Amino acid sequence: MVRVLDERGELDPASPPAPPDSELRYFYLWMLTVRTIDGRMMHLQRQGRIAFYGPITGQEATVVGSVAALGPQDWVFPALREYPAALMRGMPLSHLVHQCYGTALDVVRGRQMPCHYSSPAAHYVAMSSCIGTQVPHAVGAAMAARIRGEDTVAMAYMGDGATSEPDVHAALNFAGVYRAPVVLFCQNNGWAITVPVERQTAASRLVERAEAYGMPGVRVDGNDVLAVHRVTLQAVERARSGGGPTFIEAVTYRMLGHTTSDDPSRYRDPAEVEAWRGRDPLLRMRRFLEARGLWGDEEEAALLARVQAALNAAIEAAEAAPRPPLESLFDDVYAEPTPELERQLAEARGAGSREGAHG
Ligand SMILES: Cc1ncc(C[n+]2csc(CCOP(=O)(O)OP(=O)(O)O)c2C)c(N)n1
Ligand SMILES: [Mg+2]
Repeated sequence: MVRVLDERGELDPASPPAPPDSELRYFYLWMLTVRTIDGRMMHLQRQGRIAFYGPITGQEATVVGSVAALGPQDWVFPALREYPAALMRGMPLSHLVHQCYGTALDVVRGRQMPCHYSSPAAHYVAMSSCIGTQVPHAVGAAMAARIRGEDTVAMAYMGDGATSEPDVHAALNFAGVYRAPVVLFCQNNGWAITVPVERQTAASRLVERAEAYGMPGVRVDGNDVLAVHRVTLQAVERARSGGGPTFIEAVTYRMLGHTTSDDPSRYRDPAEVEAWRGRDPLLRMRRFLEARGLWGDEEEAALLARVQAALNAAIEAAEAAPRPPLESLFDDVYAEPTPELERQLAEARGAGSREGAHG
């Protein structure tokens, strides 16, 4: 398993030099930002202000390190736990909050469950709730880029559970045969809701599948942002230069429930969670930065205050924003509404006004 920083935050003496200081701070800044957003969104859900939330707490290094390896022209095909990609690539925080509230200002007009963010400007495709479907989409996008002569790389994220899906098999096989410019990035967080990774496959490691698909595979410590960044950079460069796909297995841990609809204490051993708490990716990076004089309590407090203030403003705006109009439910399906849709619209208007009359 590739590792650069150990759990005490010390650099492996055998590893190549660390990235420049500005990049090191950038990684930590994003990891802390994401942890703060997650905490706040979980509270909003518990207070009944948003309907649902899927946290990524514990997996910050995996996402931040890998996203930072992409260029602006590349495309991200996420699963549930990669929203930092959208933010790091320019999606405003307010979009994230409007999406979770499903307001009229949400770019997907309140039609998706919370956490299904979408940002064309950030080249971030909305996740699909159907596990694994984004992987063939990413491979297809990568093939399209190659046919057009572009140097775009597609990044497909998937969980450990997704690797058991037929769609993922088809995508990996196709990518291997056609040497698609894609990075196949698996966040092995140990669990697929209630199913531990040991029951997901009889293979000892997910990365072993890479060989069967005829592509290089790398297993990396997913809680080590420097190692994740390094291996992903190599995979992106390989894809961009015509070397074909790479499968990356990043070993990390889902510290919280699958989503706010889940109670992991019913099926997980608390000792396992505690052991992973000691491998916290933020703690490791913070120790490393502190030892180099690049971060301290003052910077930490200033960043937390900034992120909370941005969250306050975004939440206030989302709570004051109107809901999408009822009619918008019928838009964007056909250029001209069909008689059946017209009938449904009239019926919905009637139901809407009855609801209004009775509160
Ligand atoms: C095709 C399909 N089957 C089952 C589900 C229900 N489901 C939602 S998330 C999930 C587990 C996903 O686990 P993993 O791929 O490891 O991702 P993680 O949630 O751990 O990030 C399942 C089974 C689904 N959404 N789609
Ligand atoms: Mg998983």
